[in-house]
Amino acid sequence: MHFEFKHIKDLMNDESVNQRVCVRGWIYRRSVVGRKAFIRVRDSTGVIQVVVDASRLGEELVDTLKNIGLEASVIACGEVKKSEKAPGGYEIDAHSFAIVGYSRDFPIKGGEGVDYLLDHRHLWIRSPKYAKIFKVKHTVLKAGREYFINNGWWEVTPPIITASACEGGATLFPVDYFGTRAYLSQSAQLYLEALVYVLEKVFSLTPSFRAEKSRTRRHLAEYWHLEPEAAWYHMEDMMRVAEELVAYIVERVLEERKSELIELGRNTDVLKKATNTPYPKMKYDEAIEILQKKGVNIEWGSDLGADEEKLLTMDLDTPIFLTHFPKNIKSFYMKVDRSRPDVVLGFDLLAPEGYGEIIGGGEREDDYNVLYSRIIEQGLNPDNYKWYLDLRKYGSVPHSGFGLGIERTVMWVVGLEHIREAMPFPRFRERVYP
Ligand code: NSS
Repeated sequence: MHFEFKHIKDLMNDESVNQRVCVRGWIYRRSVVGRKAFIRVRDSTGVIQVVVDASRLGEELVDTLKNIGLEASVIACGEVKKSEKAPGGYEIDAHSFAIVGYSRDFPIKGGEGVDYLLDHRHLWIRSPKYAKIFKVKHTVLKAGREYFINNGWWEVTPPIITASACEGGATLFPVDYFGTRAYLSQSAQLYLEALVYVLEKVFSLTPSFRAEKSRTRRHLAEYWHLEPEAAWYHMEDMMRVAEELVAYIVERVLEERKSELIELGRNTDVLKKATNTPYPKMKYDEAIEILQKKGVNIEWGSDLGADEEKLLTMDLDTPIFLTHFPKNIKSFYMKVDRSRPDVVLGFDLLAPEGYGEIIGGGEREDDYNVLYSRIIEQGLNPDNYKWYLDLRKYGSVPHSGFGLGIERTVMWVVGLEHIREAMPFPRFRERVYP
């Protein structure tokens, strides 16, 4: 008799009924009632119930299955049947059932606290919700790359080990580099700026590192960063790229991962609104006024945190740009607005529904003298930025770029409570194991 190996998702339909199939996977749930074992098997695509009847496969097997550990690996072959009682509506009536790898006393039984679960992250990720989240992340990564490649951008490979800060010294991770001090990259930006003189429109997708001191719902110590940079682009040109990119990512996810989103409880009708561009734009000044009207104790010149961004975006269903920030709260490289020198030509893109910042970017200061004094103003050592200043000495051009946080984006697209859920092995303060 011929049984064909199938993925579980492909069996959950009427056409599969009476087909002879094998599935392989891990035991997700099990129960034994009388002489029948009901084993729910999980693979990368879903969960199906397998019925093992002692009258066909023997008492001994059903006895073994009574005490079989969760997450034991198995291969089950049999006929697909429609079943009202089975979760998902279909089950496999087993003709054979083999245990491949035993699992004794699987440490996650349900009801454990987050820290315990994070200690067992290598096992916790087997929970079916993670297969769905990681598939959405796959599509976000793929769509991000695809957008740039389809629109004539060159993918480049900036270094991860660097000598100086892009985003301020407070969040640098030091590395012992052959006896001298180096750091893990916070952003590829400064190197991408050098590369626009070679390829004009470049992007990179790399890990970025931030030694964030506090444990928040949206900060990781290691995250994936998608960063474009282009010569001749002004701030407005780059904002158009940002909204097109985000709309494209959302469109691809809705097209390719709709069932995962729905199973994860995401309202896809709301998400669909983010495929309409342009996104609204608001100056920092106006954001401060709105916050003050909402009763927030905030002055012009203060940075916006997660709480403020939440207030600004809670009632929105489309992303929104914030622009023209005070220069003292932004990095040294941001171009000073010549018509209003207390602000810079920077922008953030905030995701709606309270999620907040997923993109930070802007136009870069391209004048040697202004950049030099900004470096001094921010208390940085110009010697560390000599090569970066050189870019303004030899054929400087207007240029702009931004960075999109992949996990922040996944968090919003999926509707996650916490950014760590978007990472298989999240890194944040006090956690580097497993
Ligand atoms: O600090 S950013 O706002 N901007 C930069 O790093 C620029 N140098 C990027 C550029 O112009 N090429 O970070 C960019 C994005 C930000 O909007 C978040 O989505 C994400 O990177 N980000 C983070 N995600 C997770 N965890 C942490 N700690 C984090 N920090 C930034």
